[in-house]
Amino acid sequence: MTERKGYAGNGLVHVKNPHLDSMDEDVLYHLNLGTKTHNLTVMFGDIKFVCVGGSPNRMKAFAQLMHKELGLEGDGKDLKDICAGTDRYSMYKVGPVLSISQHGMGIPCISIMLHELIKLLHHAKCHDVTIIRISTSGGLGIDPGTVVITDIAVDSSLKARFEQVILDNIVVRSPELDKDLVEELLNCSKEIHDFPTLIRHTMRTYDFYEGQGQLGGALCSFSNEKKLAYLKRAYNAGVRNIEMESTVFAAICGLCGLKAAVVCVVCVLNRFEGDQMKAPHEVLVEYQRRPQHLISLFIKKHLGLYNQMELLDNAFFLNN
Ligand code: R2B
Ligand code: URA
Repeated sequence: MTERKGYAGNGLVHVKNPHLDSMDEDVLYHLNLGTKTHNLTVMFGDIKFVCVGGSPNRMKAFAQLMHKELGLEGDGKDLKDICAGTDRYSMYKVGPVLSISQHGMGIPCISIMLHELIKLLHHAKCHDVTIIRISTSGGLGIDPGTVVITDIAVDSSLKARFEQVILDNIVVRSPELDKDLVEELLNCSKEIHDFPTLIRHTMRTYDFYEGQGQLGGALCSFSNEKKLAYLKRAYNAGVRNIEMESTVFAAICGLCGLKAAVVCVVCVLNRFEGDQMKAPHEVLVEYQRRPQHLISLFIKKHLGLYNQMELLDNAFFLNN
């Protein structure tokens, strides 16, 4: 069975669950929020951009960057973690921007968060929401520091699909991302001259070591030749980076009517040249800021807060 996405055309966030209407309260357990305990419309009704990323620290840093870039009052250092009542996820709201961590690595972590985040946006009556996942990734035939905007997310068999186990069935979902958004992000990247940005396929795996052809895990049953042959097949299929969440992110967001994109920086070396991450910490930190910087530019343009003079600031931001 294949599920297809369906935009209703009114810009609203769709939940496709007939049981929700009959619930007395919807408890968003992992976010420590609920429809009775919180006025979600007041708290979140103006959200237009959601940025999802791996680590709580990175998502706080993104929120602080947005605070500064949107010219909000104060230094943004004391931004409140809306999910502070739980140590599962961290969430920061800065004007119309929500920055949320996916808690851990891999499909289950991001999938739980997405279910609750999407219900939150639905209860809050948000509309025309754009959601972007930012992440690190391994590169295939491209240099570290390159930013990849995903056009198609594929699984480990190089197929554009996400297999969701529902009860004892496997349901195939389409991991489609928003084509216009992908192009728009690439156009934004052209105004930032300090790092290369490409649109290419992204491969999503179930784990970091055996699933990504890493020779350095606690278990490894394949040779270097087999690893390289697999990575070459992926490269020939158009894959340029590897991470662990893109297919489920694209599938769930697409089904719920959100405009979605995945923007990853290549952090490890080119995987054809090895597996180990050897770049100095400061270099990795700077790489991790690149997707944030691109998204911040995209958001500012949408809000009419960007002008050509800021090109100079961009260069300054990246060089400091
Ligand atoms: C990128 O980085 C993590 C693994 O190191 C994983 O969450 C991903 O997709
Ligand atoms: N994240 C991954 O999943 N793989 C890498 O190689 C780097 C980051």
